[in-house]
Amino acid sequence: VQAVFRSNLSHLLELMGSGKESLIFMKKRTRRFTAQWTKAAKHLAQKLGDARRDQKQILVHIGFLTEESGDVFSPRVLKGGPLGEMVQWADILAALYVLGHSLRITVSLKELQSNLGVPPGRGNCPLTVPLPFDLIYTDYHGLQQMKQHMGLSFKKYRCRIRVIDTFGTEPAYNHEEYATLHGYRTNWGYWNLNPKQFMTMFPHTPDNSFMGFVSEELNETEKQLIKDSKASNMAVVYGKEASIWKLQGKEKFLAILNKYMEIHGTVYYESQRPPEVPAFVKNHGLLPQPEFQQLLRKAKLFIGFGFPYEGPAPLEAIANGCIFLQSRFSPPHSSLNHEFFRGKPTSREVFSQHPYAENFIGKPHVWTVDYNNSEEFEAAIKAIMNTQVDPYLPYEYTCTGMLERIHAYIQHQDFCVGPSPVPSGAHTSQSPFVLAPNATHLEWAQNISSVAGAWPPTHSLRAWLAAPGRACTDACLDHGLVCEPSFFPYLNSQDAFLKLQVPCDSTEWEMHHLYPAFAHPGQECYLQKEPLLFSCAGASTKYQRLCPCRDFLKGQVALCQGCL
Ligand code: U2F
Repeated sequence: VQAVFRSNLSHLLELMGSGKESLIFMKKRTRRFTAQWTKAAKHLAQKLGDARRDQKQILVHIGFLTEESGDVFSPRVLKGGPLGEMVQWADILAALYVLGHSLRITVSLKELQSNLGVPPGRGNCPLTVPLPFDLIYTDYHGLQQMKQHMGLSFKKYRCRIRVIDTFGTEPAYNHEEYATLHGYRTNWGYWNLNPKQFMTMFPHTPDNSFMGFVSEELNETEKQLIKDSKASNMAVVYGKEASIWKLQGKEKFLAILNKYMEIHGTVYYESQRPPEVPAFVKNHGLLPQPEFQQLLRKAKLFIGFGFPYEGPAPLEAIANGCIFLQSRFSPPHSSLNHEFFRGKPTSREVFSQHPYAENFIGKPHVWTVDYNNSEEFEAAIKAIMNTQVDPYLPYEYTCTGMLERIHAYIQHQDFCVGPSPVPSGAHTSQSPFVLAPNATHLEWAQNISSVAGAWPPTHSLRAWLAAPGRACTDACLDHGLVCEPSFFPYLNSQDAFLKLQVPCDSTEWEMHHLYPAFAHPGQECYLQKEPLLFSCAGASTKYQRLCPCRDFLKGQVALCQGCL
């Protein structure tokens, strides 16, 4: 069956069910974005022409909303608990639906079991039951439930699962044996999935797929209207929970901010004003999402105190013409030194409250400063008050951008076929590489037809030998490119080292998340023995890593040029 774009979302709203606060929040959001989704569907339909798209049977099992996993969020929806995840799930459902796929949505274990065709209590059934879905979107909680209740089918069909994973899972933490041996411990388990099956809220690491969410798009008239009605002295503080106001040292920078601006908050409270919030702050309490957007439209500044990390609100603020001011973290926060990240399956270092805002958007929309340095902080406030900005939303966070990305994933990502075969050219003397003059840069110049069907297409591969201590994520960015883990197999050969003129004294195959790499003392070249461990993330001063990079579309880092 061909997938046909949909523009009427009322059937989706029915599919989403009712009752829970979280579902009510999500449905309101979906309703509000209907016009934007419809427009996006038209755009993408035009762009794709009459390219054939198969309709997929998709199960969406939102594990964290099930009572069996404690449904930790529903009771907190009205209290300022993380709405970020609900924003994302609402948008994923809308995107899949608008793309024309057939959807089932489950938010309880019972519904999950009946949809999987597994009778209750038959979780350990030795037989594999045919799975009626091409794709399953779930989260870590849902993954655990499926493992418990699918019996042997879980192993057989896990390649069809996609895990929505806010902060990401690095390959070293995903591989059970390796993680256990080398102390990559996590609270979330080791699943031996293809790391691209984990889908993140921001493009944290190219080892995972970037899923994202959407934010409101404004037309030119609305943009102008917002610019004209901005109060240049109005600031809104990021965060809905009172605890963020307990941050140490905030008195100093709050006093400075208060000298120049009227400070507004959206901190949840029950009957009286939260004692953590100083009297000079105008607190609105937790607002319904549309009212929060209205507040952002009037404000000049959206200011972060260091928490929450990497949520949707700063993008909404910037989309509504605010400047986002946030603190730099020095040293950076990570699972090694900060409670919030502890036990999460990543060692990524977070250099500010919202690294995406800092690195992908930046000035004039985003200012990242040292809050302990009063002069720097005060200078930023003054400069911001005098800076004019247009509302801005990165393309990848528009409905069209998200639709395009999910479409590409559904068409091209297939983790059930095993790693793509390495073209024979990589091992022969037929020279699949072209050497750049400085001999540190390899260009893939082989006819793409030799790896037909590879995605992203191999012609976008550019290989670099990273400096010692440099991760492939950074090495690629240094060249205006992004690391592409699915290209690692093409570099994992003696021939690749040869072409890079790396003087290998010897070559060994080992299991290591930094390989392929060149080790200096000993001039040894190491190749990767375990394809699941190919990793863009990670560095050691001992190694110069061999890095597969690719180009990307402006504003859509998940896709290369010619990737659609
Ligand atoms: C993040 O979760 P949060 O829910 O704290 O993320 P935010 O960026 O604060 O915003 C989520 C939504 O809440 C909305 C706002 C955002 O779309 O429009 N909102 C609202 O409806 N009313 C208000 O008064 C204020 C905001 C992140 F997403 C999670 O992954 C993290 O776990 C969490 C903790 O760091 O932060």
